[in-house]
Amino acid sequence: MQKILYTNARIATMVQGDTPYGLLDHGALATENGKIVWCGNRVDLPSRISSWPKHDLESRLITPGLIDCHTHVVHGGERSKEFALRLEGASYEEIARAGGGILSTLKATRSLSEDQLIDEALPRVDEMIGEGVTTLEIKSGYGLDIENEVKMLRAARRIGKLRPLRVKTSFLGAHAVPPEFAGRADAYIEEICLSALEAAHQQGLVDAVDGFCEGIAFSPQQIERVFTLAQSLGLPVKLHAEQLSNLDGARLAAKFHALSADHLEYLDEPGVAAMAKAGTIAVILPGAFYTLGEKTKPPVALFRKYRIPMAVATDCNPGSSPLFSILLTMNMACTLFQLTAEEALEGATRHAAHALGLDDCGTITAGKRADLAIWNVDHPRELSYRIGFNPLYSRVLGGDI
Ligand code: DI6
Ligand code: FE
Repeated sequence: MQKILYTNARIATMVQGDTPYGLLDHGALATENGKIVWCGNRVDLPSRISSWPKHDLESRLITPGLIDCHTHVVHGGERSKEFALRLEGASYEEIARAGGGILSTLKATRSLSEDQLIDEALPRVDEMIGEGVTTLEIKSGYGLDIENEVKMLRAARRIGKLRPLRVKTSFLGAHAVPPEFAGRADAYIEEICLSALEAAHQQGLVDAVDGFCEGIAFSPQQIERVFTLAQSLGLPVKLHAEQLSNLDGARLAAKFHALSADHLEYLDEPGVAAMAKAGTIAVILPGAFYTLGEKTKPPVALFRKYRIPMAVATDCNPGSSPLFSILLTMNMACTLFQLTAEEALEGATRHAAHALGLDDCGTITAGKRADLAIWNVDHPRELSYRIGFNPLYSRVLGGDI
């Protein structure tokens, strides 16, 4: 396969070390067979590589391809009516309890075929790709019966074949109690959710298992049933935890050595400590915080104190975060939660990879996949700085430009 030598580049390797962003001002980067084979200062380029076909980047910036590690981008319909209701004062929880919220997207999602779901999702996904996203996590959770959960996951996986994009799927059967089980959450978990997980796993459609631990969704005990099955199937878990209240979800996630706990606005210090001990990554989702007019911020200072890596993601969904832009998300993480611009870029690269259990992407290092984003900017902090401006020049996936 193709050998390429990128020259005249600034490179934010995102490798942890003495230099912020792992930045190389006069860098070169070589890819072969879909992998990065060399990256360093131009002057150190080995002679065996220096004759390879060159791509002069004219001082542009290379970063790892961006990773959006928490999305619900596959779904039917839209919820602008709820947007209007919230502007009139209704809360997200009130709308959910009145049968709107996730359940309204459930109806729309069930009514679409797999092909139709894909058709609705592709324009959203294309926006993401256009901002340099090379790996995208997609959750189920709007089907909430066996057939429709499997349908969502299949649609998600097919998107990864229809587009130059790496897709990772999370089973989110424990997202809401469907109307046919209203008031019988335990029965839904036992009779549907566990079987749906087994069926989806049997078809090879599940990379991780997620849940929504919240008053309007499932209790820690109910989530534990799902996680126990996930564990026995050898699947890693992650959890929507402490988004609207503190049910000790992060501690449950840590008990199962979760890849990540996500949202975390209401997390307390014991929960943070448990996550640190388990190596669970904090995924912060400023889009939902912003959309819901939340006032309580995730405990970023505690994440730093306990050295918990923070990933940053869109949470792209039709209700609480109709947000498609990973760049805007990085800006929001800085402006709303006071992340540094470096932390925001780490959150959408290195830490996002780990939140998905991936070791082969997220930094620019020899041996990793050649998943790259090339930008018309001088400094990596610019990626978090502007609002509504996309400086992407080019994107590389598995070595292909
Ligand atoms: N938390 C979220 O932010 C999304 N799911 C969840 O558990 C919201 C889903 C929705 O409102 O449709
Ligand atoms: Fe979510």
